[in-house]
Amino acid sequence: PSKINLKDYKKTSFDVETVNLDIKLFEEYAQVNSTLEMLRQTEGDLVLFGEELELLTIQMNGHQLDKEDYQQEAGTLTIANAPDEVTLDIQVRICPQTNTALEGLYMAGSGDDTMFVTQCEPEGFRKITFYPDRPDVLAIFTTRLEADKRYATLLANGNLVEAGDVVDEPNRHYAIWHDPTNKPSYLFACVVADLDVLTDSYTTSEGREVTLELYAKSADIDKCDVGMQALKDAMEWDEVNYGRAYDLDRYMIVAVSQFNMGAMENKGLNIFNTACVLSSPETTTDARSFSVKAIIAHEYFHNWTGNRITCRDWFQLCLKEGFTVYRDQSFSADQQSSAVQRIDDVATLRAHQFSEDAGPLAHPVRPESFVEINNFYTTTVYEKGAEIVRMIANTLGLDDFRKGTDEYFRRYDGQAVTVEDFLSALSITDNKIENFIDWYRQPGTPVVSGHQSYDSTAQTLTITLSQQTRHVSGFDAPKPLPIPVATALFDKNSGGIVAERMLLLDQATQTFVFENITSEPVVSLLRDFSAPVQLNYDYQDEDLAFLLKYETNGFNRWQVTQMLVNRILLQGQSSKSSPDIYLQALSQALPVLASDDAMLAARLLDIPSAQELASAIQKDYDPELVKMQRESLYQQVADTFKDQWSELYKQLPIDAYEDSAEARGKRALRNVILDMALTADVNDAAEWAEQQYNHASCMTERFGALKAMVNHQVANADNYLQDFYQRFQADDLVIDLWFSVQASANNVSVDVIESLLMHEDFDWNTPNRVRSVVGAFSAQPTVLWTQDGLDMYTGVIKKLDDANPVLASRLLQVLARWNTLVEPRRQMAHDSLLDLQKNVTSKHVMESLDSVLNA
Ligand code: HT7
Ligand code: ZN
Repeated sequence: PSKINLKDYKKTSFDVETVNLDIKLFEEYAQVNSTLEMLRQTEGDLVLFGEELELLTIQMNGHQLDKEDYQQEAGTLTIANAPDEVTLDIQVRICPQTNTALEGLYMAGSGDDTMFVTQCEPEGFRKITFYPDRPDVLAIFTTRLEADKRYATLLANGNLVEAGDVVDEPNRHYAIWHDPTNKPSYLFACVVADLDVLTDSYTTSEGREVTLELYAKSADIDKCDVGMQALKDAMEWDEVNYGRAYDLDRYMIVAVSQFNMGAMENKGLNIFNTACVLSSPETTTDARSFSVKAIIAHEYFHNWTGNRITCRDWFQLCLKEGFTVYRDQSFSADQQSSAVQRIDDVATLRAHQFSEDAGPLAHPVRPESFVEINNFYTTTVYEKGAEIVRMIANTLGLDDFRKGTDEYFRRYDGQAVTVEDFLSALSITDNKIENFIDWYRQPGTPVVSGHQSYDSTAQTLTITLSQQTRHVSGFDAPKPLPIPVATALFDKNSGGIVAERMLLLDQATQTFVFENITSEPVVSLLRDFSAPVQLNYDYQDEDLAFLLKYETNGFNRWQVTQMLVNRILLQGQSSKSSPDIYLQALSQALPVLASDDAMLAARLLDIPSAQELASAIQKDYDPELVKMQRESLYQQVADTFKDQWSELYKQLPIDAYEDSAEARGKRALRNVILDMALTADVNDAAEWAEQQYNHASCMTERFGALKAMVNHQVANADNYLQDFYQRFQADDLVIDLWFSVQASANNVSVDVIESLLMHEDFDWNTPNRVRSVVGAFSAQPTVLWTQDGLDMYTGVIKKLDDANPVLASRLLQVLARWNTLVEPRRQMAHDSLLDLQKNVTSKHVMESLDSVLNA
């Protein structure tokens, strides 16, 4: 398969003005008739994309085209010498019933419980009909859907124009939808199903009364209230914070159980993975419920950042995703402690994006070439993309950032644009912002190193910072980037802040001088994680312990504990820090925090994940050793506070369920303490777990107890696993939890995974279920990187390669860091990957595998 390059971008020869789609669904296939009104905009052939379509007929301006009138090859249909104004009538047949890739139009569910849904981003529309399926072709869509009446719900983008019975076919009905907004084909959607609906309304700041509809299976309709409330909160938030109001009279969300990713922002008709929209206290953990709200907000925010202003080409994916993730993170930070939000976002970035940037899949936030764009829905594009927008927002300050975004919406509404356009709008108050373009072009995580020197005579503190980014092969030598380093100086005696500044490091090495500093301070750098970099400052452990005590902002305190932990755990470092200072600092911080901000206290007890620790290791990574070191430090923490767990646990009794930040914090901390108590072998801790399970007021408590019992292999764990299964057998999302708790158990083995894959409830066609077992297992490096683990894991990839290549390729990307492993694991992994290469055919998996093997 060939590479597509950003530098080769060319406009299409023809634009589409209007599209009329007529989709008729039958038992075994679907018939799709389309009429495209097209106008020439530049010289050249008329090119349509089409995959897995059976072409029945094609007419141009009323004349039937014969095979010699067009050329069909490798996913394209080309008409040479077309006139400047063209009406194309195309009839194709497709088979949604056998579409396991979940792209285009597919049937979800099984037996009597089926529905038809679409997923068109990035290139699924070409599996529905022939079309210039690119994001820079914007058109007005009218869609007629026709199906058997047992599919009572017929939905498409826009407004419902007409609905009724099909003449002479008493069992069939139809609906016609018209979307008045110009949109690219990737935002097309339709749903043909039998669903219940939760209805509400929202009046926009412009006075538009919007009908809000959330569609789900009847058994799930009582789990839609959280999502509906989140939608209304997001609509209001976007008006207040960005001046953006919704623009149609109807906003629909549909919950689908078989879905490749989280959710999709189709214009006016979002389609959601059930896991990302359904929520109830009895069945959904707090963490999941919180992410439901964030994802609802994310997809809603796309209406402006993605839909009204879209991407010129798929290289610009970060234009919509980076900005929208930044917007959803800001929304979530307003719904809970902003420190905890930042902690969670940074922890995700460090565990996943830093590791991507450090390995063979490293790519710029705006890639320059790809074979399969589905492989670039990555944490680099999304999360690092969001960090760039955050750096710009912080550099500009709230007011100027808002002026910049207002300008962006004013200038580019209704257009398909580039990252350069985005930066140019944001630069209206400060043209230095355009320098951030290098962040989009350069892969690799910059390392910022630094030290300080204090001159007591001059009363100056000089901080020297330098930056270095690894040279990723295939890219230009790295340049210095503009790195905002939020800095505060703390007085060693009082613990108070004596100076605070945002330093802009934009050269290889720079010095920053602070005047009138009367004694040598402790410096706090990169506060609130002001840039996505690794920090290597010349700290003494005592400085970090000091900062843990005096830092004012919760995020910074957490960052300091993470630095201390990293120093203790980092492999290969000759003079490892002793855990004493860390444990002492924790013992000072914990009691206060537990009563003030329980969620933050829970996060302070975090030890970086094995993936995050592994991402810092370039050579001879030994999963057993890292696991052992993590566990031994965890054990030390648990033992140090052994006498306090009981008291702390009792201070957090099970209350009636409440969905407030405070209540969620208490539940999170209770689960952490329960696990600590079991680790420290506190008397009765197993009983607390059983009590918590039996008297749980919600899933966070019940699942927290179950997870702790399973991980610590308490005597009754199997009985509770069985009880959990029986209680929730009918609820797929809870059964996903049941699978995942076993697949991610401390003592999991390949045999356990294999028996889960054989379980009667396991389903290869439901990505949520596959992820609940295989995805959970992939976070277990000590078992994954064994011969049996690799055989099993690569076997899964082989199996999915043809059926669902998007999912297969994402699972494969977990193996990217094989080259850092210690022998013999490294060789074993290399052999497994070479063997896999002989057995896969999808361009998705082949492209990922090529990169992974070129490590
Ligand atoms: N824009 C969407 C990304 C996406 C996707 C979603 C569901 C299924 C397949 C998909 N391919 C790409 C989701 C988002 O980022 O908002
Ligand atoms: Zn998105």
